[in-house]
Amino acid sequence: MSLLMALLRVQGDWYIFIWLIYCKIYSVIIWVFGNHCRGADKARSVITAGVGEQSPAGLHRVRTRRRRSQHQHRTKLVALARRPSLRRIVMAPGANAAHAMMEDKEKTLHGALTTVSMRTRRISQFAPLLIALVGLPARGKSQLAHRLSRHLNWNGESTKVFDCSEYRRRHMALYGSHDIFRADHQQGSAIRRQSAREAVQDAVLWLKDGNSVAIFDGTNITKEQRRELNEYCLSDMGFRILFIECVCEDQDMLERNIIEILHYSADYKNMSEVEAVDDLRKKLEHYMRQYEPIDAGVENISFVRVENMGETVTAHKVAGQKESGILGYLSGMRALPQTLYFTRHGESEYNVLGRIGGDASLSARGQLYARALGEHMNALASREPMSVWTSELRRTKQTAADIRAPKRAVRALNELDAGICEGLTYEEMQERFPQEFAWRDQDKLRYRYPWGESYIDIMTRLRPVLSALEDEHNVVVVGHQAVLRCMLGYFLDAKLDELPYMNIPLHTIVKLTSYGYKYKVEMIKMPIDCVDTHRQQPKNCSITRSASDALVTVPSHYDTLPSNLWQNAPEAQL
Ligand SMILES: *[C@@H]1O[C@H](CO)[C@@H](O)[C@H](O)[C@H]1NC(C)=O
Ligand SMILES: *[C@@H]1O[C@H](CO)[C@@H](O)[C@H](O)[C@H]1NC(C)=O
Ligand SMILES: *[C@@H]1O[C@H](CO)[C@@H](O)[C@H](O)[C@H]1NC(C)=O
Ligand SMILES: CC(=O)N[C@H]1CO[C@H](CO)[C@@H](O)[C@@H]1O
Repeated sequence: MSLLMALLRVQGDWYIFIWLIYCKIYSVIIWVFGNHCRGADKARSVITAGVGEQSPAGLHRVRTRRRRSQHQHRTKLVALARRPSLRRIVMAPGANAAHAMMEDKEKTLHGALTTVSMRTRRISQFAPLLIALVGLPARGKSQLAHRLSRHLNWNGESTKVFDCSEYRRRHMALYGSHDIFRADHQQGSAIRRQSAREAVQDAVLWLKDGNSVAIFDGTNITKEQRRELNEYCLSDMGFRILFIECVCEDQDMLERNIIEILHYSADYKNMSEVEAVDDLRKKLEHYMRQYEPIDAGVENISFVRVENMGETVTAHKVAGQKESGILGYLSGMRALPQTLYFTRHGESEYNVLGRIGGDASLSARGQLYARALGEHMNALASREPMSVWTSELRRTKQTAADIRAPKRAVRALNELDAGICEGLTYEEMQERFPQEFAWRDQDKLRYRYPWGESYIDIMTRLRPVLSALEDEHNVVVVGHQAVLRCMLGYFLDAKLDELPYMNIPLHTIVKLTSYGYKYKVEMIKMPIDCVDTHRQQPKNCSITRSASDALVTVPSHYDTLPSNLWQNAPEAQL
């Protein structure tokens, strides 16, 4: 009593003491309820078994309240509360001590479960993922690996492909012949085993470095190899693992793949065509003798089987965010040779004036380009059906007007929104928003205009367009500078930081042709003059720089629209 009086006398801090008393009572209640709950319901402790050390006291509190709700619902809650972020919310103040106590109890309680299932169950949704490809040569494994890698990288999952055959080539300066792929070839199989091991080790290092996906591009054809790899990943490393088996029964597709291998594989660089074909055929035979397709009934692994490059996709025991995303991507995939055309709109009136953004019409020279583009494309379209994608802005629609093919205006192709700087010249930007201008030069990729967008924003909105475009053939994309930088960057595997400085001039058609898993670029320049809109990063990006330092790389432009633009009087240019 006297203690309480003493407390009350310290008037300023009385509420702190009441809070402390409240917390103590709270933790006692939780401790009691937690115990009661576990004793009462065995099924629940089974649910928590995998949670192990993560099971928070607050979780039990939630479950007690929901005791009479459906079992399914409860499982979902458990799964949710396992996430650390949620745990913090669910936990009551002062519950920490109770939590630690219960953790110890759970550990002893569930120690009886086998270690394997404990380990596998505990692997988090967010653990790194190893993807192992399975299948015979020429089934499109490498192509799938690299496309998937490009897709995942673009979606923010750092991904790398580890190609077994590259490791093998390092061990053998020269490719001798198919003999090394025989099962009974001692030296050959030793080398193959060694290179597979090295590739796996490098993939593991990559994942341990904090990257999120590694794609192991080997054949891994036997059950035993897969079981080993599965065990190693789950139990020893604590990674998630997904096998992707590539099957190809379509003879045309197979032939195309084989021709591509003969053309592009480093193994066959020096061989004559006849020799190479014969060698590859024998190599395939060796592999076929050893190949054991994945059998869902016998093998206990999660896998996706991709038949004929995405024609049929079956999944077995696939769970997790990354995995479902990959499954979605694979099931939408087509793998036909493709040609794509990209072009910026013709020179617009704003280009002439050096203004950014806006929705201006084409200049006179821009209209000439639209006509030239129409002629060029119509010649191609007469041979093969073609379609045209434009943005919703006037200048791309006008540019595409002369092409005789179905057209679609896609909002996601609209130019980067410059927010408060829409319609300004760089000079005006420097005058009105010198700080914004400098910040943009410091990190053009991530800089977002106030009320506008950044390159990263465009990359995000382009995702569905890019996925769609990967499955198209003979499409002309009439777009804008920033949008095309991102799109071409995607197909050409450009480094993200280089994207905003890629040079894509006006009045130029960029033709992409697929070969293997890469793309060949061709720039077709139309002989029609135009201004240059490419501004390089200036040396001085500090916010205290002078106006001349800021404007040193601004390309020249006109101050007013000249009336005789199509005559290209050079002296009119600044
Ligand atoms: C393959 O070509 C390289 C040069 O490109 C040459 O040095 C090498 O000897 C050739 N190998 C065979 C087996 O012809
Ligand atoms: C398959 O693996 C899971 C864990 O990944 C395990 O719980 C299950 O018992 C295994 N099944 C068989 C038939 O081995
Ligand atoms: C940029 O300009 C500012 C102000 O003129 C100057 O103090 C600074 O040293 C310059 N920085 C570089 C990297 O040239
Ligand atoms: C041919 C091949 O790539 N085999 C590998 C599959 O994975 C296992 C497990 O790591 C390797 O040991 C094999 O060499």
